[in-house]
Amino acid sequence: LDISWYTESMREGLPVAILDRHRLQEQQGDPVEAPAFLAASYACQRNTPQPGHNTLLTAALSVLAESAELNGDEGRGLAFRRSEGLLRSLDRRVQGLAELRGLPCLGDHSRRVIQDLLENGVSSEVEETKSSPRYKAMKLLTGIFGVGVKTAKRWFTEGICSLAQLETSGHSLNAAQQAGLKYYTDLNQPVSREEADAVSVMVEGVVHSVLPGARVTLAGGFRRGKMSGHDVDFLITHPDEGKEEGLIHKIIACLESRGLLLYQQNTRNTYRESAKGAGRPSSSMDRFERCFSIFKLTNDSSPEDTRRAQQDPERVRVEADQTGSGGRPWRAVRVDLVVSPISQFAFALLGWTGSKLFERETRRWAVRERSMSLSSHALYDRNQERYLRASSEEEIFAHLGLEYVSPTGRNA
Ligand code: DCT
Ligand code: MG
Repeated sequence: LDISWYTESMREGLPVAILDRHRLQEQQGDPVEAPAFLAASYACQRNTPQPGHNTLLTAALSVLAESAELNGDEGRGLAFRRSEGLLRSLDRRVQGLAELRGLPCLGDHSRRVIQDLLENGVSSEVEETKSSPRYKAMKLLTGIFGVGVKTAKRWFTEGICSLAQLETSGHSLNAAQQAGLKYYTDLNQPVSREEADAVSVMVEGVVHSVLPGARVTLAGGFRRGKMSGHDVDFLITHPDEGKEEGLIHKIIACLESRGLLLYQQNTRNTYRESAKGAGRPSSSMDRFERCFSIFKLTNDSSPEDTRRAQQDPERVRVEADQTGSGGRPWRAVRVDLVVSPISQFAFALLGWTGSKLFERETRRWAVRERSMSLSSHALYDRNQERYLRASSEEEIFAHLGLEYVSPTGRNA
């Protein structure tokens, strides 16, 4: 097993089992049998393209991860997500279970499921999960914008399994949930790349009209090269620090005046750098000026049409008001707008590009391997007791001692 070509950071993350076996065999003068695959332990050390070469396996593990998450069992969910991420990173199709010997992230449970899939083409556990009333109801209820696992669980316990039952249950829904129910079908239809591009043109037009010189960057799954997503994520900044303050309100006012918003909920920036270092990483996502919204996207809005409409907002407003059901000329799309000061932009971009697992693994690597804490705002070195600045994602990877992974390789 020649691991000399493995970069420093990847060798560091190689599972101990592989390295030990390698050293032992070398000492004993044994011929070393080459493993079918090599993979580093942390997802942030690997290149993970979309969709990968093992979609039968990754789709199945994703169902089990989702089912665990919907049960509120985060640990189990994470274990399946790690297995899924590892398999997506492999550079060819897995033929048999033996090829996976020594690889990290694959627990006994995942291996049993993989074996089932490789031998029978299906996994009975995955099929049972998919058809279980609980999984189906929880998926349906959490598919309502504004409904999390806890709320869905409570409703399910009360016997609510369908949207009709929810509507007649007498539960009072908050504004987000009401919008979620109203636009349920639209919001559960994946957003295409073309629709994301059309939304980009809308957002850029509005942002530039309220703050010339501001920069709009498409983040989330679309930046990772995905062809569809559940929403469209944007990161907005301005090269002059401070100019971005309060920007979210101006953007919202402009979108509303053009009749482009069906729903919005915004939060202000509450991030303050503390002398003790970056805040709890998992809570860092929601401290920027941010707007969770639902856009009204006209049906035939190709990016080109949208660009033309930008120059004639009145036309869009009139068209958007024709809300005839069924053949209505628009559809609802979830859009997240996040505003970052330029000094935090690289961290925000890394955080908002995802995937969720990739982010989680980068933070885990930072703490465990480098004694640093990473958030979407900053990177803090606990040994040096100081913040490490960065103006690009490349610099952040370098601070962390990680080889740079491009956005399209972050689909763990
Ligand atoms: N994110 C994160 N942790 C969270 C939520 C989000 O790190 N709890 C980051 C990772 C991805 C990015 O924010 C955008 O989030 P989503 O839109 O939920 O993810 P996505 O990868 O864009 O997925 P989709 O294509 O379905 O929108
Ligand atoms: Mg997204």
